[in-house]
Amino acid sequence: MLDFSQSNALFSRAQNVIPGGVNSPVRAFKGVGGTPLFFERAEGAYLFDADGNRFVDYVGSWGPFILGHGHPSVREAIHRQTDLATSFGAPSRLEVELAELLTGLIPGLELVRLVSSGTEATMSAVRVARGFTGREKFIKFEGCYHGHGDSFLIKAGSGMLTHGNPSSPGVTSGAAADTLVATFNNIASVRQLFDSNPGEIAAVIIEPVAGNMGVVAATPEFLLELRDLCSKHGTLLIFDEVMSGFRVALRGAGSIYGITPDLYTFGKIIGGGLPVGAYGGARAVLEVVSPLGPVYQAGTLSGNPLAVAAGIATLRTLIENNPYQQIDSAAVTIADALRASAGRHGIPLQVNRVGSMLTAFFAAEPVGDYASAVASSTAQFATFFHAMLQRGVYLPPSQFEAWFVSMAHGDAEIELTIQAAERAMQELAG
Ligand code: KE4
Repeated sequence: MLDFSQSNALFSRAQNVIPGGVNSPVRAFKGVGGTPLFFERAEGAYLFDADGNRFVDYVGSWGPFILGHGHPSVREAIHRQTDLATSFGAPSRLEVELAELLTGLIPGLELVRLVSSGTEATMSAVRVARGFTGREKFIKFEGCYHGHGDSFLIKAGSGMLTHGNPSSPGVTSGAAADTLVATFNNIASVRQLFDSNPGEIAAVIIEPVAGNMGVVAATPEFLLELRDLCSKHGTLLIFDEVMSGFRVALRGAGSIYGITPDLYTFGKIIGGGLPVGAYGGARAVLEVVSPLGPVYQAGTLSGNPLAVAAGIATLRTLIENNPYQQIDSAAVTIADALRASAGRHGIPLQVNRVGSMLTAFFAAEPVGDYASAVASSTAQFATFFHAMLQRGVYLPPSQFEAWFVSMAHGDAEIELTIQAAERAMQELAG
């Protein structure tokens, strides 16, 4: 067994001063049991914990590190900018460059506002939709997670699912009343909400490739019908691409489906591991945003040059290297190996993959929505998680999260993962 004594000691200290000992709930290992690891260093595809153990990392800080940890272009950009300035609280050249990169890559993104997290981006996007339409209600989907803004914490995914409380106390009935919840990949459930709230729905927000109930892709037919329904009802369609943006394709999930939303939200990869979020879309819609229009949104560190420099370096490296075929095929290799191992050992397993994000659901039936996702065996996942951890592979500590493959996951890392999975499945089979 690996030695985790330093992590255990740090976790005891952390619990004295931080709620649950963590700064974000999903890190607490509640979904898999045991004590969270405390990490000290990262390089490429690897994490190194406080006890000096090395792990192939499939969390990638929940998505930002598509290039792997410490990519030279990003590290150099951060070092250079640190010596100049980290923040002005005033405009800088770099935020114009990042905005130009984003609007140049993403279909229909004409104006974009930088913020400091995905949560800020999604909160702001819904506020803009409400300000633009003059309507108050919006539709989200069961199992999708859009950050911890009050109105999203209803039947949400990610850590909410992991902890078995998909709706959070502290969200007022007023906030909840304006949040309508539909079923992912079920257009009838959306149509029903439009019919029962005529002329009242400002927006529909969706993860076109959901990652927060585990990876579940919207079907093309469903997204197309969703686009049509929104257009028909004068409702703004918001693609929350905080996770899928620049992950499943350079131009985002929308480009794979050939569907352009009215608004986008981004995060994770566009900060290259530092805090950056963004929201934007059609010029006419974004012109309601202050100081152009009356819809207010602000942020002390929005567009700060240090985080933006990391984001620009990440996007430029993605554009220059175009690693998508490489990382997607690495993810295919892993997915195929997981299915083969599970098959050999009689373990019910569904592996959903889009691009280089994937989830292994310990489920007998295909997973296409929230209900089928939560039918998975979290107990089997927990056993698998620890069996992989002991063999040097760090997976997201929850059945309801995405695994991320990076440009730094080479043949050695893939082979180590496949061997570990074979032995973990053997262990599961008993
Ligand atoms: P942040 O506020 O965490 O930067 O972004 C919120 C968010 C918005 N939209 C989507 C689609 C997201 O996936 C997220 C955040 N994702 C989770 C991982 N499932 C962040 C990890 C965490 O909460 O600790």
